[in-house]
Amino acid sequence: MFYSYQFSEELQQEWDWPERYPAQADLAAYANHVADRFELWPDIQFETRVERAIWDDETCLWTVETGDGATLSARFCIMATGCLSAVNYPEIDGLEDFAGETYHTAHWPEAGVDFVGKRVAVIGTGSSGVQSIPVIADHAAHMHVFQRTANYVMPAQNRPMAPDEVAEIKANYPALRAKAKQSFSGNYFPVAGPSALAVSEEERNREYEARWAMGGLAIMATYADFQTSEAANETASEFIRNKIRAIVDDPEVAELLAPKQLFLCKRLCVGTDYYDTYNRDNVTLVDISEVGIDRITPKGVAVDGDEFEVDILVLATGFDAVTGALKRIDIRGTDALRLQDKWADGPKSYLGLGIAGFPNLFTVTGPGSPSVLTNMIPSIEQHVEWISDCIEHMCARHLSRIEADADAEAAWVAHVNDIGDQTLRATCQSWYFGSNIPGKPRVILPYAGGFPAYTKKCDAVAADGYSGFVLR
Ligand code: NA7
Repeated sequence: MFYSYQFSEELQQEWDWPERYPAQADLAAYANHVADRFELWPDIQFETRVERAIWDDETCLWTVETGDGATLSARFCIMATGCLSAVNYPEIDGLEDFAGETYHTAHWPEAGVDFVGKRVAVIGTGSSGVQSIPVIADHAAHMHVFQRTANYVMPAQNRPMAPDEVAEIKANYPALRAKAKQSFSGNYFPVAGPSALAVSEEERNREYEARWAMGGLAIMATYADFQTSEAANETASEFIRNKIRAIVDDPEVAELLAPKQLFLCKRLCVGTDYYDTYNRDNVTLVDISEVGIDRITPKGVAVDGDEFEVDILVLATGFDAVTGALKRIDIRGTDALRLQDKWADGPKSYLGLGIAGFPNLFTVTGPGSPSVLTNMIPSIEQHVEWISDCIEHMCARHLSRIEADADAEAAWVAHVNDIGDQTLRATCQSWYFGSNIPGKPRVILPYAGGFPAYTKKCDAVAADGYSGFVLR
């Protein structure tokens, strides 16, 4: 009920979510309902890929070129291209030679995939792998899971929404939303205390047990020093590892599933029956952390001299996060500056909203904004509101051009990197730092200073007549 829009109180009140973690069809129904209710369909052009966006300094217009060769011009260009939308097809030799069926979790066929009686390989154990592995295992004859890095998986404890719980949330929606905005991740999770080390082991474990029973991401917020104290973090890391050891029957498999990196270094996953799945006779975990995958053969997956023959290959290999979708468009600003070139050593953006050299271009949840470290929907809404206000401000004053100032941008990028380097997220390889894409510079992509600090800064910039931007 909180990973949803809040811009319309009527919408919040009238919509009913069937489950705590609704399935794809329910999410699609909600998106369709929003488009119906706010009459958005006439403003949306589907099945259209933007190939190029070119700025003209004389006319102060963007020209946007689409895949069908059409062009259109616009005063403002708002890139709402998504943080996790540019699919990562892994660079594994032989992938195109595989004779069976290949699916990427992010490009799933609408009609579904029939796994009944099939031998299946899944590559990748992030959120997408974690959530699809137990479901596929229910149908497959046999499944091999190829794991490069083990992740922490909290139980979703998914269940139908109870009517009294729904009524209580709806009666207090605005107040609960306001509370969430004051919390670090934009989610309202109760914080148990400032430090995991300030309480006894018994008390700590009681808290962790309660959050395991609660399910989902609430454990993230238990103690405020999970990102700053390795010892504090390790208490939660070990709690989850012990849960894995208790659930998984084979101790060797349990050790392979127990993550080595700190909890919350990579993105915390939420799943249903994930660890139990490894107790099934038709599921085999293959550890590729040291050796990787040699190649994909026409028959299956080759690892360290062994060939695992399969009928279906599922790539749960994630995304070129945060910058990927933007870099896949040829965006050119003043003096024909290409965004790909400007960002060759890592993204440079002022507040994740505007980019020096790219006037009148806004990015929704761009790099250097809290985005993927927060509840995405409120973060998207905050950007949409900020950008709308900014455009209104410009129209009211007959201004035609706004551009992030290069010095303000450099200072913000330095601040984003400072904060990123201080968190324990910097201690492992993750897509937050671009490490999952070969050759991508290791730079923190989201702003790790929290939602309240960030929104305060954005509000101050706007109140100050858009300080750090040059308006003409
Ligand atoms: P993730 O979280 O990036 O997970 C991708 C997984 O695929 C991860 O386990 C990777 O291992 C693995 N991977 C990626 N490339 C390879 C290669 N070449 N060989 C072996 N294994 C590989 O993507 P998801 O789609 O699961 O989740 C993304 C977000 O979507 C998620 O956080 C939710 O917000 C929704 P690695 O960890 O890099 O060693």
